[in-house]
Amino acid sequence: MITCIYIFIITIITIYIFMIIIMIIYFFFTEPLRNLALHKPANQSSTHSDVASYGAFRAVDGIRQAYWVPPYCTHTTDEHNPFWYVDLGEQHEISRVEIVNRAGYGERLRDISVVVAENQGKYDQTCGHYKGPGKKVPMVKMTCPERTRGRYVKVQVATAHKLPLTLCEVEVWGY
Ligand SMILES: [Ca+2]
Repeated sequence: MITCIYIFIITIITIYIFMIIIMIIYFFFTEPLRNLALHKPANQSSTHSDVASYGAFRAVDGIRQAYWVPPYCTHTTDEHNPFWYVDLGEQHEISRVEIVNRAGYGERLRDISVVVAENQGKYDQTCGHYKGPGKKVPMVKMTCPERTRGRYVKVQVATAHKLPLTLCEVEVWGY
């Protein structure tokens, strides 16, 4: 009986030590995902009116508010194939991209691609597509293929419709 209790205690201690080792490995040897786009320089193909209200930075201001007033979202003019992009500042591994769509006129978000480039202008990696329309979709999440790596992340509209591109927040999760 004493031997059984002894073995039980040793087993519990071993499991406990094993879990601690796993936690140490996780916290010190894996890089946590973070929103790489937050407050990074952003640009877009055009701006609806004043930059302070509708500029590209509104998609990386950290405010995920999807309602239009007060302005927390970007807004291009009505144009063919509008786009928006962010400069992450350096090369990163990119895991996923989350887009907060505008509440009201959400259907304007359609037929978009999220593409990634190591060098500006050379968007040769695709994170994902969203066909839309995003009428009742508050958020679009795209999981990028493994080994997606780059500095620039672009949201590109491919639809033939002449529409503005509005993005309330774009989060680029990676490390
Ligand atoms: Ca925002």
